[in-house]
Amino acid sequence: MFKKILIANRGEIALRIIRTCKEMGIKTVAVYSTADKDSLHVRFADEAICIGPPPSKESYLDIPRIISAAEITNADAIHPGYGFLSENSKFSGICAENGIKFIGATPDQIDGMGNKAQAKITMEKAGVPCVPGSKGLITDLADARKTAKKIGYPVMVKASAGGGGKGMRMIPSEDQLEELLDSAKRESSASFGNDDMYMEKFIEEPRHIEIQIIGDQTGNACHLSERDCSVQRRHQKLVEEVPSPFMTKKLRDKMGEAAIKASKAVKYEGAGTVEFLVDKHRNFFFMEMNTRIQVEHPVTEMITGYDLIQEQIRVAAGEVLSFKKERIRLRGHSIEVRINAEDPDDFTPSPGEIKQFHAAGGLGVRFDSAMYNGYRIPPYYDSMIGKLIVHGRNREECIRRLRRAIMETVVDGVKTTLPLHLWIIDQPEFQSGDYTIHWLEQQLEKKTEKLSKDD
Ligand code: MV4
Repeated sequence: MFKKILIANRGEIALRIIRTCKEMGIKTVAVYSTADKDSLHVRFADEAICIGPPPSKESYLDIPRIISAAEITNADAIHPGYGFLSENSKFSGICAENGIKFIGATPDQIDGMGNKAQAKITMEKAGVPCVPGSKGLITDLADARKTAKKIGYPVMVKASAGGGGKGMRMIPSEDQLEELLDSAKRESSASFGNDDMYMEKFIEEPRHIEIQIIGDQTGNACHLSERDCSVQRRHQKLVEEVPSPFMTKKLRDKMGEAAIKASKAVKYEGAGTVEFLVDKHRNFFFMEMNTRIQVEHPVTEMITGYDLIQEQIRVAAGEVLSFKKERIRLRGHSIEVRINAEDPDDFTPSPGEIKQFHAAGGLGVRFDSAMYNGYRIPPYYDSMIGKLIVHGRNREECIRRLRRAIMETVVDGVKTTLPLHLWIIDQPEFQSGDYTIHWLEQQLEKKTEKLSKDD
């Protein structure tokens, strides 16, 4: 087992990883930018190294500085958390070259999944259901026309280098094909320096349901059920839950099996997530595979009882999975809401000093955060300052508990998304579980219309 792990991240996830390391008897090294010198991850790690000024490029994304920090402190592994360098194939490779275990995917796996057109071909070959569309890349406008006609409008063009919705366009009919394809290509070039495109049938009103998987070096792989992440705005998830209100035992078995096929196809070791679109007939289609621990992993921990960070570390150290597929029991229901330091009306960032902070507690309540009274949220990074995760015996109890826990949480001095979460969970469509990936944005539009009418 590793003796010392460097955590190449900040905020709640850095703290989350430190907590598990402590329980495992592994020493920890925090790295931090000067903006984070008073952070809890710095306070709670055994050692802490300043790696540069506030901008991420000169600190949390600076590979040489992080490798140096690992060498100076004699760390034998690096946990990258999510975001930053967690899916950077160059970093994964450099860690390996320097004899430091990267707790995450290999460079080949990261590149293989990062190229979305390539990933889709890999998954199709492995027998994972994919959205009907072009075979690989679109070669030119004539090819795009022909493919779209064959699969039928509306279609979607997607940047092969993309993800998170960048360089993606829905094309309702042939007369808009050329214009929308061009704008998708321009956006992709600007964002990724590459304008390779592929095409798919547009799936109407789907849900975003992802499967958590974990594999070890001996080839064992199993899934840990789903997370429904359909409640999102501009590709930012706000609420995640398990079980999905749309799930059936049969669908879970089928999606779980497909996710295991996906992970075995790339010999995946460690924790990963296979994202699917699920249509109203419960057809499901591969979207993307994430080769990292995700923000929403705690809901899976709450219903399975497993510590996913511990499993990641164990598997990276060459140990076999601590559980067998047959032994996994799913208990009750869990929901997570992301607390962002943002204006809940227009989602503009709201950094600054937290004058008063009180975390919700009690039975079935978990608060993952690096906040404290007097903490100053720096303006340089992501606006997520905490996650409120609740567990209940069933969905109704879970929602009631979540409502209580939101009311109990105090974050004064900055604006947060907490009032929005209260509003979301009180909506009839949320309460009945009847929502798709477009639901929240539609509701927010209606809310703004109503407000301007009232003026
Ligand atoms: C789609 C789709 C509909 N049909 N593909 C958005 C991000 C990228 N990962 C894939 N995305 C989508 N792909 C087909 N063929 C709709 C989306 C989509 C979406 C997916 C998941 C969660 C939120 C979303 C919001 C808008 C569009």
